[in-house]
Amino acid sequence: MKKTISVIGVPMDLGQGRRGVDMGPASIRYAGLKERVQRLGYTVLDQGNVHVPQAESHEVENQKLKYLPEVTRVSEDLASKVANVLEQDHFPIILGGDHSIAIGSIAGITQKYKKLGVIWFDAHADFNTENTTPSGNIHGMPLACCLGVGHETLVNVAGFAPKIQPENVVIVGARSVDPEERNLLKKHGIKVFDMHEVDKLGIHKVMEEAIAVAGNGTDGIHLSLDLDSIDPDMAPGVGTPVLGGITYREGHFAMELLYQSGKVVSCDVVEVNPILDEHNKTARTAVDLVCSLLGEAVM
Ligand code: NNH
Ligand code: MN
Ligand code: MN
Ligand code: MN
Repeated sequence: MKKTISVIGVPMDLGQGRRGVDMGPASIRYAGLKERVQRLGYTVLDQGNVHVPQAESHEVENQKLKYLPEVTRVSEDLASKVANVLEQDHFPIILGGDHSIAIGSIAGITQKYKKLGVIWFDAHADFNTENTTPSGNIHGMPLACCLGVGHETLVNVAGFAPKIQPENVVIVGARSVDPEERNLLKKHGIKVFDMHEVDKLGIHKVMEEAIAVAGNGTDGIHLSLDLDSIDPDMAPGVGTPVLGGITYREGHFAMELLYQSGKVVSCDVVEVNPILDEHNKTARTAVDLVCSLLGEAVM
């Protein structure tokens, strides 16, 4: 029996500065996520969206941690929803929204998978804190938060910290890392396969090593898939596109290897912004990648 998949939408746009990423869950659903995944033989339950407050109804209180109280509340809510579907032994697919939602998703997942490996697919490292952020945007901070690095309310979502250990975390696809963020990554010993590494080693070797790191002694791997990891030609609809990304085939091959590892227990699909997109191309790329992650292309 294939696992039941639970889809949870998080129309979050408070973690970054561009409007429209709150329509990410709708655009990914519109691209046919449920139908496509059902065709692979899974049962798919759409759990609807977590409530996210409207940006215009709230003031930014802290320029270094924009919308901190609102992002914290959504994270707490998402963490309990994710923990709940995992209790029913479902595979959660969490649809962003901006990448700040990973604070809540990983807080939920680690209530079941106490020793979780994380593969962070991203053009960025998302390892800033309020002391290093160039933008004050919380979507640049979630990976650090999960490791217990950052503002205490974000770090302690769901009442415990840290959620994950640096030796089981790996970033793939990075090509835009802030100077002080780079120092923090080094300090915490995070393995980063940047695009230079992907070019040099090839995506096959990179993924083998990534799976080895995230899978070493853990009871599951979480994939946090930021669509800006993919080259803007296949994923133009993101708030911070960066040239020179993962190609369509590299992305799919990576997902296929993750499927074959049999270790992936959950995933986030984030930063899809249909306002910035070309005819929903980025959401369609996202659905294609999720289908590869779930075994579509492997015989
Ligand atoms: N590093 C920048 C910041 O912290 C940009 C982060 N943008 C992202 N992250 N899209 O994935 O503001
Ligand atoms: Mn909104
Ligand atoms: Mn990100
Ligand atoms: Mn990114």
